[in-house]
Amino acid sequence: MSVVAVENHGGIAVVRVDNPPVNALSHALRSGLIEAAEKIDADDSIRAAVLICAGRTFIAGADIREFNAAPKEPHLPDTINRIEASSKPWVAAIHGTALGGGLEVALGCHYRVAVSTARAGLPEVNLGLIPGAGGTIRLPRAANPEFALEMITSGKPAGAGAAHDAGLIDAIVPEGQDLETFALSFAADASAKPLPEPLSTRQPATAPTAGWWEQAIGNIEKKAKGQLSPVTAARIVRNGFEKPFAEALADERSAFLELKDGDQSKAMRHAFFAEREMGKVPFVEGAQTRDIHRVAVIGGGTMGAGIAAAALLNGCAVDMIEREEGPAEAGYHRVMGILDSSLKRGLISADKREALENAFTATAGYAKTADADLVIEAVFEDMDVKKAVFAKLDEVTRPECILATNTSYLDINEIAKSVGNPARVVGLHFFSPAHIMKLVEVIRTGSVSPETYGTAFAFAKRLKKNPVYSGVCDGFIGNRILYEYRKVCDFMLEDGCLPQQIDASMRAFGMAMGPFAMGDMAGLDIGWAARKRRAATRDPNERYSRIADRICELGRFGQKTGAGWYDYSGEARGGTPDPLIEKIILEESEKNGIVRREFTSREIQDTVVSTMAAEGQKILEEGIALRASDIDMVLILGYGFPRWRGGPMFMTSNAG
Ligand code: T1G
Repeated sequence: MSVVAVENHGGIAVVRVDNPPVNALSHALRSGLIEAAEKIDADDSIRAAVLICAGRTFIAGADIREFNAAPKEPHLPDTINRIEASSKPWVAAIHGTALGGGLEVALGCHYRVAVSTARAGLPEVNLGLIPGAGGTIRLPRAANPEFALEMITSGKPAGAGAAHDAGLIDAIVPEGQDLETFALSFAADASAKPLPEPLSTRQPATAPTAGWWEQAIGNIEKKAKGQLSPVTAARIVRNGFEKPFAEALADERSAFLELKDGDQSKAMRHAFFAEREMGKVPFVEGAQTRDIHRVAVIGGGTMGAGIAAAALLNGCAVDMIEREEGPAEAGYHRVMGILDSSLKRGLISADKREALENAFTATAGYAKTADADLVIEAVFEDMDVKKAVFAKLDEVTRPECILATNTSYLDINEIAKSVGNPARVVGLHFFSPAHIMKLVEVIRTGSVSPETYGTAFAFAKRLKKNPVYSGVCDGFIGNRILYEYRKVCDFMLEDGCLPQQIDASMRAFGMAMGPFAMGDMAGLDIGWAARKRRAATRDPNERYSRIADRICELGRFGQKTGAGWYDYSGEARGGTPDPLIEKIILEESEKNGIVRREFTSREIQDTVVSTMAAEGQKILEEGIALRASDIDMVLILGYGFPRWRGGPMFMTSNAG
């Protein structure tokens, strides 16, 4: 089946692309477009051409699956240059998302029209790449340099309206009009005019001053935190201003190919497909999922409020439940605070905020759970408290209502024993702040039904989260690996490191924060409780570091107590190293007869990654996680592991 067809509509050619699912620029599509251009130029009855796509979207980019193989001719720049060299005007008719190579093809056309809901972007940096088919040169000649540089180096697409205002889109299809009909009419008008000068030969409207580039590239380098592609993209965009098109195109292509074959892009392409794989759960295939209209959230604390806000912002009615009026009111204000900040940031309108407030209640007592389709419990992390809540829910909710717990480590099989029908109990482990963090671990108990599990999983997707399958164990996937990560770092303290050295090393690795600074921010009492919980079953022969316990025994729980691993009494936001901590560390090393030694930053990083991967391997072998790539995505989405490294399982399986 040809992926490109050319039809003649009264002298205007319609070049129709049909390459599901997203019209990616496969080898067949690149060749087909060149053949179409040849055919149109050779046919005197054709005055202009419309390039349009079947299915959900305009061309969404190069076919990422082809990147691991050697590129095959015709290469995309050749296809685009051939369209641009056409003797008749081509009009790109855009719906869905014109992304990457798709937008580059549209830039090779003489005009671009789009429906108002379309988006356009060059997201290559999110794959560790840069646009590799003229996008870094043509875009700044269609739109202004600031808009072009931001689009290319951030990878963020723009809506059709913003793209039109920036000069990237020539016309927006009026509401109610058909894209193809509008594009045919636009092309007919264009055919009566002289061909516009191709973007590749135009000079940019405004060439920024040298100082502008230095500042812009400097800002991008700071934000990139070790990722190469945004910085390379910025340099190549600048290069496109200073060199003739052919030379600039060659430079762009060689920079693209170098990145494509580099470790960072391989890691980010792994993450791209891993992120899509994690949403597939064989356990629920074929299960009948139910719609969730009304959600009850038990607990109005930070987590409960974040979960309630996320559900409200995604179309659910929400009833927050607390034990008494005071905490209920506090929870209500927490949720309204989140909605107010969404309003302030322009994410919702004032009318929307009002509608959400009308869909939200916060009360004392369980009465409001009687109408819930789903209840999410987010109360204190104590088994007895949770079992009492679920016993009550079992009494007052409808039999078909799903009962979910947000526990971050407790045994949900144990919680489910409080409910007559445990098939309706599932885990929905959100990450704080729950209305922002994308990751949700959806925990499968031994008794949950596929319908319950599938409905909970689909609900998380509806909240625009990245749900991941996990079985029941202490800490599920993320916190279990985090526990081992923290433990091995404590051992490195005893063996010769200091907290600030390990934190600096893991920041240099690309983590958002080092483990000790992160512990001080989250609260050291959480880890302390986890160690005490595991004490009864800990192997007495297993190495154990007393450093963290000694710090907690001093009442130092981190930022919230003014001191933890670091001292927060001074001005420094991140705290300052505390000689008392070094003293405790040296005492523990001595007590354990350890001769302290030097560690390189690389050794610290390798130790952390191999520890994470080893625990991940156990999690995989125990069937807690479905895939190694799911484990990578948990760490990337939930714990700040740098996406451009691909995750500990990817790094270990690809270690040279
Ligand atoms: N190549 C191959 N497969 C792709 C693909 C692509 N570019 N985009 C999506 N898929 C698959 C995806 O794996 C999934 O497969 C299915 O399509 C639906 O995707 C030369 C070098 C377009 C916004 O980065 O952002 O052009 O799981 O679940 O939520 O300069 O897909 O069903 O088997 O994401 O509706 C640049 C990447 C490439 C766009 C649609 N383009 N794609 O989202 O569906 S590099 C991109 C997306 C490039 C040039 C450079 C999204 C989407 P399966 P989906 P969606």
